[in-house]
Amino acid sequence: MAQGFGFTVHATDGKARTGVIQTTRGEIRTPAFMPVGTAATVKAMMPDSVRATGADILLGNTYHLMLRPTAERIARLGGLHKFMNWDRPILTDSGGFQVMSLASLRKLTEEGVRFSSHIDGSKHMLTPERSMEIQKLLGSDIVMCFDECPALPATEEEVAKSMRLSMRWAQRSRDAFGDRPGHALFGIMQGGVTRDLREESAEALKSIGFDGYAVGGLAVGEGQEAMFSVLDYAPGFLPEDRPRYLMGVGKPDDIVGAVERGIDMMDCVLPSRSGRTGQAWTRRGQINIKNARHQDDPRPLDEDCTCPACRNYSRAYLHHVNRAQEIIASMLLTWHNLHYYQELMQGLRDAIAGGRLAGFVADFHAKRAEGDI
Ligand code: PRF
Ligand code: ZN
Repeated sequence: MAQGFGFTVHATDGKARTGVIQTTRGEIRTPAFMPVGTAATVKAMMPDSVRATGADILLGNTYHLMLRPTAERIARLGGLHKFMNWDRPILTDSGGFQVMSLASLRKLTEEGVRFSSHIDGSKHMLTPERSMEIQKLLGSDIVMCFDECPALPATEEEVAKSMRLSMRWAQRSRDAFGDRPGHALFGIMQGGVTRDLREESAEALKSIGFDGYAVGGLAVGEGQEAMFSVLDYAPGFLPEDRPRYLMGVGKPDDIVGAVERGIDMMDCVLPSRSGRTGQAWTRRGQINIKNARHQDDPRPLDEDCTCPACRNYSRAYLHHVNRAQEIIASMLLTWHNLHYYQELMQGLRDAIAGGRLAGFVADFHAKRAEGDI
């Protein structure tokens, strides 16, 4: 384990765990949800507000920041924490996944991936070594290995070939990262929906040795049922005493199912992105504030929610500012959604600590089924 980095499990309930990740920039309570701050901002939120929702850690992106404003510029300005005014932990994704979903003219080789920027068409190359260098320049607390995530459906042969490439890149990432006290490096398991490939990937990562382990390659079009069937066994292939991070997940019911299966960390753009398009997540399900049925409604989004949007504003107001495309519409709905996600995480942590996760999960599903929103 890297110096200054630790993980303590305080309680378990079935396969679920609750505990704390210790970093030099503070503790991360697990299971943890990480809001996404792609371009050195959680869109529509001030950092203090993100913290007020209960977030202990943010996710940043190598791909976006290397293109704009560049990692070298952020390093000259004192690193990503200072640049964006967030002094708590930051985890950075390594870039490969975003290259595959956003960049054009991609060329994948053993060396790495060459691509054109989605911003200005400029040409760039990402390799395991360059990704480690960029994440170091950013000053990331938790660095992710450079990997490749194949889009599903893919043939088993394609998934196997891609996973083995990612494992060679994981070794190169480990070698390039070296030993950096206070900074952790996480490996990323691939292998699609094939049990043997997941096991092979986990064995490869464990023999290299990482501070934490991610489950990559899920939530890429396989559906919740297939994702859960992989999560029924994949976390069990990873060391019990290290954090397990499910990348890019998910909707509230995905999160609950992942935590039940032994996942400790997650990230997703959903609460922030959908806040900007008028979608609110509540205990009773989803609300589209654009809908005309809200235009005269004096009630808050969620009667039980203590966020500023619910304490101070009616659905009618939120509907109005959304229709009028006012900036405060994005601010309030993003705040509400992040608050709801963090409250869900706190509920999960408390339920695991109290040995009553099954009851919590049953109640979670029952409230959503009641609907009436
Ligand atoms: N690898 C990396 N980042 C990711 C993923 C992955 O497989 C996913 C898959 N859901 C999201 N983000 N490096
Ligand atoms: Zn609210």
